Amino acid sequence: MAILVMDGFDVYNDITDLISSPGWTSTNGNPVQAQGGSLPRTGGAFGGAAVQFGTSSVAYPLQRQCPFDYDKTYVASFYFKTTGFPTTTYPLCGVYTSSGTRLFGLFITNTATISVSDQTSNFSAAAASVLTANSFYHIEVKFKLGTAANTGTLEIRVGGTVIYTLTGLNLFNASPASGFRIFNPATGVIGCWYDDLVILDSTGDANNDYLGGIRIDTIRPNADTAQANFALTSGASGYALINDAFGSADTTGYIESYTVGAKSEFELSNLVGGSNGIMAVQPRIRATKSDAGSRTYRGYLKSGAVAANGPTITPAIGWLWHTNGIFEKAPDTEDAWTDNGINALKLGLEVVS
Ligand SMILES: [Ca+2]
Ligand SMILES: [Ca+2]
Ligand SMILES: [Ca+2]
Repeated sequence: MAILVMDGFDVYNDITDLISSPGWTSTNGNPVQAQGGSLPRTGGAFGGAAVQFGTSSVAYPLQRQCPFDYDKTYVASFYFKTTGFPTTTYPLCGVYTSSGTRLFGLFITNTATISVSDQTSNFSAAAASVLTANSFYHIEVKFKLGTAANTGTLEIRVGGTVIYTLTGLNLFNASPASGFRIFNPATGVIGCWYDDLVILDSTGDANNDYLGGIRIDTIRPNADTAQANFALTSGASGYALINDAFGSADTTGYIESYTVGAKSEFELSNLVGGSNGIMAVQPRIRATKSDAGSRTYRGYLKSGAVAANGPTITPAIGWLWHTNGIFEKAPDTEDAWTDNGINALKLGLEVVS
């Protein structure tokens, strides 16, 4: 496993839905308090949905939980667009501990560049104006926190160009490093957008270093298969009950099962226009528990006759989007995904317990 987190933000209904989803939080733990954020269905880096912060002052940034080991190297990357620049330097993103201490942060300056802070020092911009308003930029942050003070390293790329290489940084802390935050750029800015967040570590034989610009596309169920154990709330087509338009949860038309071992598999829509390489596939399943008692399920991907299971999930009461595993290799070939492999892929659901 090298890719730890990937999120194109297509699936969520709104910021509350995002923050309620396992893996995301607002920094005060209260979804309602993440003021000023929205999830427009269009306007993302490649036209889909994205996180947008507006003009409201947002006191609570969004945090993607991701435990970071102090002795490992990571790359966090995302697309970012701002419609202007703040009157004073303001946070863009950063890595935080479980107690809310910022280990490092990137900041947007009033001169359209990026500055950096570790726990003790500020590093002013190495390169003049690397950002222009109203254009998406791919920002990559490669970091190793280090297991002692002043041993951390950080390299930052914008659009593939290195703008910072910093060593001897004070990124070590006694508390666990727990997550990656994105911020609203505050007053003086009309709005900003974040899309296609990817976090990876340096392990594994692929996806273990800079990937460059990444586009996270969503494909949807478009046909049933003969494997269809889940019950349908209506009609004869399971896929038609679960390919709802993105937005609020459809609480009346869905598939369900209470039978351990029950499985349903669905064909998925093909890639539109093909790809230049596929780094990973991540099933996303919106599920709820509808009765008392314990229940778990998992998603799986099926290539040919070979299935690869995602983690076992314990759904909560309430329709939430789960992340059902990240698959970097096709289950049948154990090689990198191909377009043909994606187009023939099936998504499965299984009641585990
Ligand atoms: Ca998107
Ligand atoms: Ca539905
Ligand atoms: Ca297909």
